[in-house]
Amino acid sequence: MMFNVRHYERLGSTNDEARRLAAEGAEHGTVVHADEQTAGRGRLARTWFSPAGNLYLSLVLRLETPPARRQELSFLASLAVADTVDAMLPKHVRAMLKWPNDVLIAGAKIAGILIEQADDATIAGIGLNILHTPASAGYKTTSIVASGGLASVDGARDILLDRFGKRLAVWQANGFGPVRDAWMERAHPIGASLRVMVSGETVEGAFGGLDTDGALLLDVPGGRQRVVAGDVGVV
Ligand code: BT5
Repeated sequence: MMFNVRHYERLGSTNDEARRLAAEGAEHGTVVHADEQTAGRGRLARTWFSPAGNLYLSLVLRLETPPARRQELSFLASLAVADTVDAMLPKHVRAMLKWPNDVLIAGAKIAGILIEQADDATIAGIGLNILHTPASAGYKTTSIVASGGLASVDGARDILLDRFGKRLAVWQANGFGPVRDAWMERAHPIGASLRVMVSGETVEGAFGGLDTDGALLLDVPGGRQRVVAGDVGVV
């Protein structure tokens, strides 16, 4: 897949600039890359710590799949980020995935993914900590350098785009099945205990796998619950 990278020194949010470009007709594969963000966003209006020295980019994707399947992209993006992290870190370190879109190194969050729909385009925003981590995020965070890798933002970008393109091609050709299998292979094992926020309430249960659409299957005392990605957080 061909990427057309547009580089900026500073933006509010790369997702917002990607939306703006998409509205102007930017083509599939347009990439917005900023050295730093002044208003980086997480999910649910949370802030993404975005000083210069980390990777911040957003891809404009024009896909034929129905909007209902777009959340599958957050699993695909998580995998591409995990591939990138593995390529940049010593061999014995391996990124682990946690539902719905966390990429962890030894339990610490190293990246964030924000998939948004902008009319007929999908925006895939990815932040990957290379040099810096926030002082306090409420949980452990890490970076490539803190995990024993070399500081190279452009190197990380090139690897990430390559891996994203490859994972996207598999998804387009074969659907969510192979993405789901690859995600499960890197995630918490079946039966792992998870705490998930559903509509403001914390639900505890055992990981029962990913449903065919990416929903979390959570085994709770009353039976099996389906938790849909997007509007919940893992505590
Ligand atoms: C995410 O949200 O993890 C999605 C973050 C997406 C950021 C990218 S950067 C490029 C593109 N442009 C944007 O404006 N956004 C995207 P969420 O799961 O809601 O996690 C947000 C929480 O992570 C915050 O509330 C903090 O606790 C923590 N956090 C903030 N900055 C962080 C960082 N740099 N590294 C690790 N954790 C961070």
